[in-house]
Amino acid sequence: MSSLQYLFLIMTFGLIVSPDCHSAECHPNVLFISVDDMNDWVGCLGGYAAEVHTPNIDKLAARGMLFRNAHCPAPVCNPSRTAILTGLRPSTTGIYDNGAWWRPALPDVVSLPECFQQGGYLVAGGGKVFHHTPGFNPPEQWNEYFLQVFDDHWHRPGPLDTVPIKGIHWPAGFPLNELPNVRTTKRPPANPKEFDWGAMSKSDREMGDGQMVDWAKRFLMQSHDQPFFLAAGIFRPHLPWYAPKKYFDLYPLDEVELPVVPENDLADIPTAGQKMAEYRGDEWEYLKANNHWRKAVQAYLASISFADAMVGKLLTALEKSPYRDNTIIVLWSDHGWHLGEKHHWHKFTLWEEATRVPLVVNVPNLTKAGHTCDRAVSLIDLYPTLVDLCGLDTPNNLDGQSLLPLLNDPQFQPDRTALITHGRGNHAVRSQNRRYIRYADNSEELYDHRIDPHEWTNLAADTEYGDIKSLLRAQIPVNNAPQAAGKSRYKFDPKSYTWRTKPIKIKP
Ligand SMILES: [Ca+2]
Repeated sequence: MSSLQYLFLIMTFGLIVSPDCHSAECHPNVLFISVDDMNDWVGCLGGYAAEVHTPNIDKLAARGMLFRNAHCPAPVCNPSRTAILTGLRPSTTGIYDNGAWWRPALPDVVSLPECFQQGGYLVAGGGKVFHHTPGFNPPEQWNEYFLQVFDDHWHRPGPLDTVPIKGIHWPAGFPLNELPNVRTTKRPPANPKEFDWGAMSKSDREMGDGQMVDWAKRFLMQSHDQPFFLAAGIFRPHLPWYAPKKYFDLYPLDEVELPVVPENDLADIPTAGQKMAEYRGDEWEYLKANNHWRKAVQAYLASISFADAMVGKLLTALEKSPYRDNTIIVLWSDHGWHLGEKHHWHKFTLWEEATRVPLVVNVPNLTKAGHTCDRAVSLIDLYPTLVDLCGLDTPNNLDGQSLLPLLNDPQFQPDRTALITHGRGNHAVRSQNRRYIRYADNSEELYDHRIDPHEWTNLAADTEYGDIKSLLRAQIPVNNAPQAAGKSRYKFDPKSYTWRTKPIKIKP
């Protein structure tokens, strides 16, 4: 942050932030909570047709600033998390999917945890913060990390748990041979290991998320002589939707509401959009045909409520800790989820269901209870926001803009927009009232949320909206970085946590 920016902050918000400041007020702790694949089916966001039980997130939102129009940078785990944690858009980095490793592509980028380390913070993380498969979470970023069992068959402990990182924890005695197998479907989808759900007889603490939360609670009970950045990555409601039975019991099957899906909803959408909808859309067709749709929706709701309970345990631990009055709390989800809307199942689209996420920011002595903000904001704004709030130096040319003006006055910046990218050259721009989509082939969609909150009517061809379209189109990046390399170019060695360039095969 420049001296001028410091001056602006002090004059505008009365914050006592200076580069030489060492008090807790200048360097508050940060509890950075993420949930995975949680869309806007959260009580305080009202995205679900019936009651959804998220008392803890609702309580947190009521105590601080709830952003009601927050969007992910990308509707896929790795590109979204990489963008949030580097502060750089997919179109800047070329990280568009789950196959590209960010570290070899961006060797000089300072990640958010590294930025906190450089600022003198103790930096700890657990669970899924970066993408969770091996090679996505370089250990040097953390002073301490809790590796988590992800409650599916896919992410068993492997060579990753031999990574030599100081203070690394592995949940001892976790009943690995009792990983759930309550498979409800027989036909294998694209990823059969995670396409499953069901109520479990486990307690909260026996779940992978419960173990991570227990570790984070222990961290909060300890005495730390530095300010800390604690990232707690909750894996639910990511598939497989396994949760203790009591969370399923919150949603009796005959009371579960299904999303309303107009038969012809894709008729006014360009081919590029229809292809996004179709990607793994056969899973939804399968669910409908086999009477599983309602059960799957129930399992998603149960997983949301389980994740909410994990959030509650973290907040209670903070409340009981010595850090309750000087800790910033941020809660976010990496992207949303379709449960049939637009004839789609999963994420991987540029529509509201896949991009709108919960975002709550609670800053001691700044945010006010009950405040909400309807400006369009992006999770890419979190990096510059935390840099501002914690008096850190900005290492990168960050793509986001700080949320600080909105935390102070939610009515500020009426023209703010959020950019969402899915694959190279496909973008959505969300403003307060509209969504504009432009695919790589220049085809378009436009929705007016004031009259069409479900995005059922594409207005892109309506000449009345020409000026609005131009304004939103101007927010789309001119340059789209080439796709960054992944497994085709690099071999990842989990023991040394390094990537080696594979030799290029020259055809004879
Ligand atoms: Ca995700």
